[in-house]
Amino acid sequence: MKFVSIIIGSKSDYPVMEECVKILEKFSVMYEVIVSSAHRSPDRTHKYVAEAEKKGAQVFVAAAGMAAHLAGVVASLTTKPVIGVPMSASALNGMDALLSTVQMPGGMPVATVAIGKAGAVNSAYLAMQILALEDRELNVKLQEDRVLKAKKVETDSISIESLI
Ligand code: RP5
Repeated sequence: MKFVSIIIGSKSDYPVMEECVKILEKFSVMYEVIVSSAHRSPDRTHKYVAEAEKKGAQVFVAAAGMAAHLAGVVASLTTKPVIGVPMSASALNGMDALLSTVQMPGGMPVATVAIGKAGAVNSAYLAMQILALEDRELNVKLQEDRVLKAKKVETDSISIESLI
């Protein structure tokens, strides 16, 4: 079973990461979500990544805030693609998590997306684009989605233009 594995550093990250889940569900992509922390539960994180890979995880999404090492730790445990989502969880508004997630040393990539909701949404799209490399049906759905997005820009423009 091929699926997207979503690991969140804390239950408090879920309201934002639910945006990722909603999109995967909309496209009928299999996923699982667990809470596991690089700092608070390192053993659980290590065990889970190994098990998830055996079960068929094709891509990992790791979301964490503050000194966010989760995505980097996951990247150290697998050669599957890892997408890091920096959470805004402190007085630094996610800049701490962004830098912690994006600044990986050479040879250990984490594909880091935007802080917060846009990042959660893009983590789902990027995960699906990776799966779509070997899934023609999903690729077609992603292309159709782009067409709808472009059409929405046009209809939004018409509605604004009509106000002026
Ligand atoms: C990180 O610390 C989590 O990913 C979360 O974004 C942040 C705060 O966690 P809680 O104190 O809310 O559990 O590890």
